[in-house]
Amino acid sequence: MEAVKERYQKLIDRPNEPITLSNGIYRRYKNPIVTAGHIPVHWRYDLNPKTNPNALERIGFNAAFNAGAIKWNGRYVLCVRVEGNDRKSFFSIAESPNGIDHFKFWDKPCVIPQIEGNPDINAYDMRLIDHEDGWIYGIFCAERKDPDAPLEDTSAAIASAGIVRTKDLRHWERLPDLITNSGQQRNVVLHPEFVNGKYAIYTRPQDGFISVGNGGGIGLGYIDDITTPVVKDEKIINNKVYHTVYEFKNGLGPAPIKTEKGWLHLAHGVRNTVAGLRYTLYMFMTDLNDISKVIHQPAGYFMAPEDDERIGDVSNVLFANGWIADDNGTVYIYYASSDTRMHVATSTMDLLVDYCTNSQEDKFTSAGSVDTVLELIKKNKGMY
Ligand code: M1P
Repeated sequence: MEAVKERYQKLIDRPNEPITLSNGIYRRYKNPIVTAGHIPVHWRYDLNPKTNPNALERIGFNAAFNAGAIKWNGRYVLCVRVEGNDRKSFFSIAESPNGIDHFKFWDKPCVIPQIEGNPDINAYDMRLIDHEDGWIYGIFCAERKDPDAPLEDTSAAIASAGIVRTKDLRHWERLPDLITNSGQQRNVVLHPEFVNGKYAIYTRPQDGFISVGNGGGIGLGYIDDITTPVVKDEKIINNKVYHTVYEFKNGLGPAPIKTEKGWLHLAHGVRNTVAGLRYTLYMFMTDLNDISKVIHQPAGYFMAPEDDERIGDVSNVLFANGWIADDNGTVYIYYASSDTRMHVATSTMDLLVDYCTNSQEDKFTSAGSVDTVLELIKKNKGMY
C-alpha cells in the first residue's frame, strides 16, 4: 500500500513544462495532466488491512478524459469523465493551482441526480458553462439502451443531452433532458449569455448513436425556459463538408469565448479512414451580433493527435470540451487524447483571434490549396 500511495503522490506532485516546439499559436506540455493514475487511492483500495489483507485493488479505473473546465475560486477546475474498468463513465472534479500541473481529484466523485424511471446508463463529456443567469450549467451526454432495438442487438443506444446546474460544483440540480425535434443529441453546449432574453444552445443532431446519418453539423437553437428545455428554431450553423477534417461528423467543444472580434469556438471534426475515425480539433469564430453567423474559419485542423496522443482506447482522437480564458488573456485548452487521458495546451485570446482571422480558409480542392501556398510564397518574395 505504501508503494501505491507513493506512486500516486509522485504523479500529483509531478511538475509540467511546456515543450519547446510550437507553431506559435499554442504550446503543448510534456506530461498529460490527468490520467487514470490520478484517481485517489481511497477510491480504488479498501485501506483496512483486516478486510483487504493482500492489498488488492478493489475498484479499477481505465481512463480519465474529456473534461469540462472552469476557473473557480481562483483554481483551475476540470469536470473529468472518469471511466471505470466496468466501462461506466461518471464525473469527478479535479483542480489545479496553476492550470498546468498538480491536478488533484476532490475527495469523491460528483453525485448526479437521476431522472426517475429513466436513469442514465452512461454519462460523459460534460461542458461546464458559467451562465449569465448566475448558475453553472453542466450539459452532458446521457446514454441509454435503445428500447426499440431488436433483442439480439445489445449495443444500440440513444444519446440525449442531460442537464444539471449548480452553484458550488458539489450539489447538482437535475433538469429534464433536452427536447429537440431532431433525433439523438451529443456535444450539446449552452451559450453563456442570453440572446434576446432566451437561452441559446448549440446542438449536434444525429440519426444514429455513432453515425450522425442524415443529421449532423453544429446546430443552434433557443430555449424559453431552461427548466422545460425545449429547443426551438434549431438550425445548422457549421456543417460537415466533403473532403474536410469534419467530413464525417463534427461537434462543438466547450462554450465559446467572447472576444472583441467575435465568439471563439473550438470544435472537433471527424473523418473516416481505413484505420478508423480520426478526430481533430478545429476553430471558427461567430459574429457578436448574430451568433449563428460564422465569420472566420481557418482551413483544416487546429490540433491533431501527435506522438503518444495517437494511441489509446480509441486511437487517433483529440477531443476537447473544456477551456479557460484567464483575465490576463491566457487560454488553457484542455484536450483529451485517444479517449484515455487529459492534456493542456496554452495560448492567448490574441493569438487565437489572430489564428482565426488571418489563417486561410478552406478552398475545398487541391488546386485551391496550391493557390493558397502560392499566394504566401508571392507575399514572401525577396524575404527568403
Ligand atoms: O471516441 C471519440 C469520441 O466519440 C464521441 O464523440 P462524437 O459524438 O462527436 O462522435 C463521444 O463518445 C466522445 O466521448 C468520444 O471521445
